Amino acid sequence: MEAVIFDVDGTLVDSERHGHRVAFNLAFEAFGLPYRWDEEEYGRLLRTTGGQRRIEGYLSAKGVGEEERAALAPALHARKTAITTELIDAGVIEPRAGVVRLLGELSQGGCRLAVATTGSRTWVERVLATSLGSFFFEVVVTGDEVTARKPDPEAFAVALERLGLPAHRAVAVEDSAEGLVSAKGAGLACVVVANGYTVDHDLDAAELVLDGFGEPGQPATVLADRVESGCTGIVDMATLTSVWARAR
Ligand code: XBP
Ligand code: MG
Repeated sequence: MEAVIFDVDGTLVDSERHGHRVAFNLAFEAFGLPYRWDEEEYGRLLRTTGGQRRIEGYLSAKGVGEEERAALAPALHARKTAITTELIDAGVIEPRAGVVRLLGELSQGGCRLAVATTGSRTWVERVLATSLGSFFFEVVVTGDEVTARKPDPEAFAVALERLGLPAHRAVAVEDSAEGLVSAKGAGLACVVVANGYTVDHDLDAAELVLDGFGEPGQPATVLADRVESGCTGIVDMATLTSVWARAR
C-alpha cells in the first residue's frame, strides 16, 4: 500500500450539516430567495454531488426556468463558496474524530496521501491548509478539474494518475455510496467511514464499513468487514494495510 486517497466532505471533515448546508442557506438569503434547506432535506439533496449541481437540481424542482437557472446557479454557488471559506476560517468545519491520528500514522509510516473530492478547490485548499495543515497531501483532485463528478470514477482515476500508481497500490477512504461507486469504478479497495447522513446508503461494495474512525478507548462500530481485515473499531494504518492486502 503506497498511498491512501481520501474523500473530503463527510470523510476527512465533518462539513455538510453545519458547514455547506449553512453556507447554501446564507447564499439564498443574500440573494433574497426564500429557500432554506433543513438538516433532513439536506440529507436527500446530498445524493446529488457538487454544490452547483445540487442548486440547479433544486431550482429545477422548484420550477425555475432553464435560462434563469443557468444564470442563478453559478452566482449562488460562487457566493456559497465564499461563505464556506469564511466558515472554515471561523473554525466551523473540523476534522472527524480519529482523522488527525490516522493521518499522523500514515505520514509517519511513509504512506503517500491524496485527496479526491467533488468539492470546489477554493474551499478545499483552505480546509486542508487550516484544519489539516500539518499534513502533506501530495495530490489534491477537486470538482473543478474533473468533467464528471462522483459517482463517476474520474476524480479517483485522476488522483491515481497524478500519483503515478495503479489502483492496486492504493486504498480509498470514503463516507458515501456515491463516493464508494466512484472509488470502485477506479478499481480501488475502499473503506467507508459512514456518518449520520450516509449510514443508510447502499455500501455493500465496500471491503470495510464503520460508523467512525475510532479513537483509543472509543472504538467505532464495525458495520461490515467483508475481507476479514480484523478491524476492531479503530481505523489505523494496520487496518488499511490489511484491507489493501486482502482485497487484492
Ligand atoms: C461532496 C459534495 C460537495 C459538497 C459541497 O461529495 O457533493 O459538493 O457538498 O461542495 P463528496 P461544493 O464528499 O462525495 O466529494 O459546493 O464546493 O461543490
Ligand atoms: Mg463525501
